[in-house]
Amino acid sequence: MTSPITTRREGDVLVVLSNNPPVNALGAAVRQGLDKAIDEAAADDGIKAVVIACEGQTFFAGADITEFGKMMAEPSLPVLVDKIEASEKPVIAAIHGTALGGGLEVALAAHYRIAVPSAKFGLPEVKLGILPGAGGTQRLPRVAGVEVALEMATKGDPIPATKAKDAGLLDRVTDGDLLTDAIAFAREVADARPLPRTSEAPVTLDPAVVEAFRKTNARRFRGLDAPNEIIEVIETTAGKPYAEGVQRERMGFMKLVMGKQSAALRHIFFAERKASKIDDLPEGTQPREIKRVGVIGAGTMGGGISMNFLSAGIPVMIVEMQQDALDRGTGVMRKNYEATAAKGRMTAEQVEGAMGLLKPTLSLDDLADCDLIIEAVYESMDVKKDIFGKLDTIAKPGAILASNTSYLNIDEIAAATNRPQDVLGLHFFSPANVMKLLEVVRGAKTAPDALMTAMAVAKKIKKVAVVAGVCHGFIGNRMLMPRQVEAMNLLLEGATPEQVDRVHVAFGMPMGPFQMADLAGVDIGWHRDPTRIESIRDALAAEERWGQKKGKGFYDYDEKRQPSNSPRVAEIIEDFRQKTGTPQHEVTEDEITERTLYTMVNEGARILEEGMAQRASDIDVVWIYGYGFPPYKGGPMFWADQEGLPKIVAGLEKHGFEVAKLLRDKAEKGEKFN
Ligand code: TC6
Repeated sequence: MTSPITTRREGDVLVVLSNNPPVNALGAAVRQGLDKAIDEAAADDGIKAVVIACEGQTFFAGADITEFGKMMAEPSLPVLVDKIEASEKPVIAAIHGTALGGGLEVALAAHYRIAVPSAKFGLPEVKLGILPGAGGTQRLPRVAGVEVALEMATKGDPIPATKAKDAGLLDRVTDGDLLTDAIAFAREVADARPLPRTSEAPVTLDPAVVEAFRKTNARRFRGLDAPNEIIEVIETTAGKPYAEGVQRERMGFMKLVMGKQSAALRHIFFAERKASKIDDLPEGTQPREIKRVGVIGAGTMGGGISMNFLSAGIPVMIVEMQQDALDRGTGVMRKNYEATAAKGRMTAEQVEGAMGLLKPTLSLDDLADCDLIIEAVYESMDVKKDIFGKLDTIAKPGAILASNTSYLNIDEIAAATNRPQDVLGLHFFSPANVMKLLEVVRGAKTAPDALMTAMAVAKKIKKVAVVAGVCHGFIGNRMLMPRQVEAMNLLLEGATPEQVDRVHVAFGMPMGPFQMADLAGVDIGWHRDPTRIESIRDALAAEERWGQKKGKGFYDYDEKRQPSNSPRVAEIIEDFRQKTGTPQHEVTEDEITERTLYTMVNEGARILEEGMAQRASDIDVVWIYGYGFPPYKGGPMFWADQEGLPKIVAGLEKHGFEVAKLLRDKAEKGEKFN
């Protein structure tokens, strides 16, 4: 097998090039090649310096994640980076693309670093539930200081070259040809001695800085093993010799990589990438070109959806029925952009650039030129059919017609047109300009290239897209339904809203079912007849307990929107318990978990059984990116695997639920979903 690492001489400089697509991950063959290259340089008297660079789209983007959890072939990355630093001849890392994780650790072990302005630098290991295990927790504080190291290693977000240079990570930034300039740099430093060895630099630690960092980020790191371990490693090893520090780092790495959280986060990393792949598309299917987008409805959803395209530089024609609604909608979009700019995440020019791509109109006819039209009006099948019927006569041939419905039948909507092959669902999540999930709903007649286009567009607007089949609520909302039903039943049988919510928050969800109802609006989907009271929810809605927006819902809220338990809600619940004659019992935390979380898994199994999701990991992606399921639990199906499917089946049976066949079969055969 040929090595991904090649070497060539440029006079007295040894150029070491990695070619390991797609991201130059530091797998075994790359490590072995680099190891040999360092030996080659050492053994050759004609070589005075070494340049390490990568071909393709990026510098090393990290260790090869697929190797985690397996026996690591020699040399390991920690050994390799130390060998690079120990080289008697200067090593220069020449960086383009992203130097991430192990890639940044290789760069930090080099004696000098040069990069192009577009390069990015980061330690994203924390997002995989691990810590930088090849000297990163030791070298980064030595190069950039404890504060920068804490920020980069615990949050995992990459920084641009300018910032990296300011922080001391880079010696040089070049606008010229990277390799040429790196070789020239190597010649300049060929005779410089002593060589700057990062591991030998001192670290100073101000305990107050660490304490403040812990405090500021306490909420963000709640329940997460990796960031807390990273802080501890950096804190306890600062001031100690490098050799001692890396030993502590190794211990932390081993603990985390063997842990459940890391397994879950690595699962999600690959699940997210797998989700974009559609298993049964005919070979050679090509996406259609999307140059112009139409959005029908300038409300919260329509506006949010439009912003995604504007931000990606795609012009949007937005349609409303009334001028004031149109003005209000576009006004909100501008305000949202301006708020982003005020936070320093956009420039004023970028705001104007995005808004300049927006064309408001009152006429559907103006959509004739659009390649993709997304309907985002309220949930009424009749209204949607009417709109799609009209679009059929207006839209150009080949335009994709999408509905943002969260529940309705896409096939029925498609049947209102003479081009069902061009119709599909694009279910955005609110706020649509922020939430990363996009459910792409594939109708019975949706053409393969239309589906592929939707996936390609999703990537362009930076969404994580998952394909769903046509069923009530698709993947996410369909699984939410049994949870809601059981949460309400639990109230009737003796639980309080606070008790149910507490179990969900302790599980790691951002909020429980009743907190979520209060945030979304208790009146959503309500029949609007205050005299018709058939459920606890009806009773709340009739008293205008519509949630946070009214200062009262399942909870009472103060001016700062802080919730407290509501005596009035307790009365309403008690009233319903008596009216329905529901037998009371003490509801335990286990029962809440079994009835509200196991039932979701059960519904997920049905979704798989019916082919409404392509794979279990797609369901996990939906819940993580659309509903705030804790990523460190890997999504509901992965979590169920970890709990053990026989336990889930037993829990469901205990409460008399019908167990999905797929779930039962897998449990009996000792199989898993993922
Ligand atoms: C680490 O370094 C620890 C060190 C200590 C050791 C002791 N390994 O994201 P894309 C695959 S931890 C294996 O679509 P982009 C990915 O699965 C690591 N495979 O591309 C996909 O495969 P597919 C720290 C990897 O251009 C393909 O590459 N590093 C790895 O949108 C393309 O990926 C990270 O966490 C990997 N490390 O974004 C960085 N990375 O085509 C993780 C990617 O078969 N990577 N693949 O589906 C990224 O953030 C992004 O991939 C990117 C490129 C920004 C590098």
